[in-house]
Parts: sequence; C-alpha cells; structure tokens
Amino acid sequence: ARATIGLTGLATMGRNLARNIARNGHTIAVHNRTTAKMTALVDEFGDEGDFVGCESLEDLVAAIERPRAILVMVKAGEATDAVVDELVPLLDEGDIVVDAGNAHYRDTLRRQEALEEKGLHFVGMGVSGGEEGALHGPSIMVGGSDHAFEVLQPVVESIAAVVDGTPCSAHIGSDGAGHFVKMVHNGIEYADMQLIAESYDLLRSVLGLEPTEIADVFDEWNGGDLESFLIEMTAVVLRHTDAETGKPFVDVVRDAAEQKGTGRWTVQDALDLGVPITGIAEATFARSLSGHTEQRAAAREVFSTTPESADVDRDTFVDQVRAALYASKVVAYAQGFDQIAAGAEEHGWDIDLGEVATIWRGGCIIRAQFLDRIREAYSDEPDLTTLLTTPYFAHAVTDGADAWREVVVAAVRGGVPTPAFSSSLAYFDGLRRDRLPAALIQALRDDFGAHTYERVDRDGTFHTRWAEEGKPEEQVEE
Ligand code: 2AM
Repeated sequence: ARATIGLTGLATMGRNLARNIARNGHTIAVHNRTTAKMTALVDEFGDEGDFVGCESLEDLVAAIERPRAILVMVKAGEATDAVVDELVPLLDEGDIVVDAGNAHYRDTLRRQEALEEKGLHFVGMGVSGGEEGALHGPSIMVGGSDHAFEVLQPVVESIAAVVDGTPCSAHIGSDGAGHFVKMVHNGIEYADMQLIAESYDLLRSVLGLEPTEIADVFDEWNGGDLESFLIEMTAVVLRHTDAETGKPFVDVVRDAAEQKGTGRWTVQDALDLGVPITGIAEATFARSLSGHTEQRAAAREVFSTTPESADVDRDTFVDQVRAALYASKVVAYAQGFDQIAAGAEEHGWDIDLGEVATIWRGGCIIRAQFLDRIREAYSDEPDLTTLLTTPYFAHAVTDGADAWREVVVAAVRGGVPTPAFSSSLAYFDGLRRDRLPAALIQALRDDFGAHTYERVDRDGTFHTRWAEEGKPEEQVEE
C-alpha cells in the first residue's frame, strides 16, 4: 500500500479532484467502474503526479495506507449507496468513506449512522466551484468525525482555493453538516443569480439598454462593494455574441431556467426549520415559473404586455438598481446564514458562521468581497441575531433603502417582475416594523379555531369566547 488516499468515480468532477490531489503531491489510487476512464486518466495526466491505477475496488482498497480515506465521486443517490455497500466489506475499522458529491444532507446522516455501526467513518464533503474549482481549488465543507477530519485535513487544505493565505476549507461539524452548508450555499447562489437577472431585466426593460451596455454597467459594479465572481461573469456573458446568428448570446438562449434540486432542498428545509428565506424561495419559484412554458404562452395570449420603459435618468436609475441589488443581496445572505444557524441548532452542529463566510471567499460560485464583511461581522459578534443589524450591513441597507423602493416601484409600474427585489424589501420592512398584522392573524385564529393568543399588556395565554345570543363575551385564561 502506498497511496495516501483513494478515489472512485472518474467522471468530470472525480477526475478533476483526483488530478488536483495528485498535482499537490499526494499519491492517489484511482478507480472507475468502467476501467477505460481510469486508464484514460492515467494515460493523459499521469505525469501530473503520482497515480495508482486500480481496476477493481479490491485493488483500490489494497493500494491505500491505513487508516484509508476513499473519496466516492459517483452519481448522488442510489449509485452512492451501491458503491458504499460494495466498499464497506473491504474496509477495516477506522477507515473513512468520503462522499464528495452533491448528496442531500439527510442521506449523509443516514449513511454516517450506518457506517458508524460498522466501526467506519463516513464523511459528507461539500465541494463547491464546479469542474474548474475541482481542478484548480474549490471551497470545501467537511462534515464528519474529528478523527476523519484529521486524516483528511492535509489533502483537503492542499487542494482547496486559498484567499489571503487561508485555505477555503473547514471542518464544519459532524456527519451531515458539510452537505447541509453546501446546500445553503447553493440556495444563496440561486438568490444571487436571481437578483442579478432582475437587475439585468430592469436595465434592459426600463432603461432600454443593450446587453453590451449592461455588461459595462456590471463591469463598473464589479469595481465596488458588489465585486464577485457572478457579477464579473454576468458582464462576460452579456458581452458575448452568438456565433451563428450574430445576436446577443443572451437573446438566443431559451428563457426557461433549470435546476438540479439544491435550491429546492434549501427551501424545503427552511420551511421545516421555520426560517424565512424569502430571497432563495423567490429565486427558486422564479425558475419554476420560467419553466412553465405552456402557462406562459396561454397568459401571453390573454394578457399580452410589453414592459414600459420609464422616463428616468439613466445614471440615477443605474445607481438605484445597484443599491437595490446590494441591499437585496444583504437580505438573501442574512437569511441564508439564519438557516445555517437554525440547522446547526436543530442537528446539534457547532457551526462557526464566520468560518463559513471565510471559506466561501474563494473557489466557489458565490465567492465575493462581501463575504469578508460577513466574516468580520461574526468575528466581532459570534452570536449575532441577524447580519442585517451589524454596522456595515445596516449602513448598506439604510443607505440603499430609498433607491430600493424607487426600483421596486419602477418595476411594479413597468410590469417587470422582480420577486427577489420585492420580497427582500418586504422582509426588511417586516423585520423592522413596530407592530405586524400578525396580531390580526392571531385574533382570527382564536376566533375560528380557539387557537388562543397572548396579550401585549400581561403574561398568559388567553381565549375569547365571543358574545352569542344571551351570553356576553368572555375572556378566559388557558
Ligand atoms: P461509469 O464510468 O462506469 O459509468 C458518474 O456517473 C460516475 O459515477 C461515473 O464515474 C460512473 O461510472 C459512476 N457510477 C454511476 N453509477 C454507478 C454505480 N452504480 N456503481 C459504480 N459507479 C457508478
């Protein structure tokens, strides 16, 4: 046995991770169900590092030093279970099986429990950054035992992206914590992209700008607080011309957004936890709406509209959209971090939220300057109630509030749908309101369902029996 680590499943992500590991000086044993993919990797990239090609899982297991660490990079779901089941009888106590795919964290919880019973360690490793990240340095969220993390740490830290000398990898917590945080990361990515898409739509529909002009706006934004991978990429995509037609690329792409499911998982989980992640939820629903092409065609026929461009000053409006985008982004992240905090509480994970922000600064799709501000906020105050009220973000939201309203008004008036902008503003207004109409909802619930209510002026739980014929109204304490 001479390999430090093993990996089975050499599709694009697996192959790139294996190359990244080898390039960083670790001897890696590689295996794939279809052997040709393994030999192709070794033939093509063998000179990048020290690969041990293995034709069977038995060979793979035999090639790795103990305690063994084996990355499983097969399709999420049944394939992962099948491979784990095949591996388990070949392993020895203390060995570590790592699922570095996009598993649902509940599957990770289940698998961890099953392997723990057999004296093995199961790690759910969230890897963000797509194919490029996997090869050049992803953001890595590890969920598993301390022992497993200690064994994996040298490899994980050497392959992760690095920002300011700090690797973008961390031991998030036990069992499903890594995949959970990766899930919320993807949810935030949905919100980020939806906010960018709404900004683009407003600049195009309200101001009548061309995609290349909007690309210039995004480039400019990328020089400020909004600096991030996604803003930068938006400029690149908007400037791109379709080779076939010569049209702006964005105009030849069918406008039905797809999803692999992590946004949906995030929303489902937030509903269970009772955390209002309105930005992520609206982003997910906006993708669903775009995909309902038959309903859209039917609605277009009956309610045909062309969004009206408004008579607004270009520079003023561009800056208002920037402020609205930033304020809405602050809300989306505050909500996402709330969900992580709630998940940690629910599952008993000791998650360091500042560390989560730190390891998202590089490698992953939502990498951004902005995350440094979140990191600072949590290092100043680890038990923060909401990111919104920390000085830096409070300032951004308060400063941008007027612009935010102007943009939402312009959108509503012009018939440009901005669900993420609007719902984020509603969330902000909801949080800061002195009295919410929830009081009326409680009163109604007590009226029709005897669900009881509390009073503002004294403790206790009450129910009001409303006056009936011959009987006066009566409040009873429950
Ligand atoms: P393959 O090359 O033999 O198809 C992505 O599909 C990766 O997961 C591929 O490496 C694929 O192997 C592997 N994979 C999918 N289902 C699998 C299974 N049931 N057992 C083993 N590997 C599987």
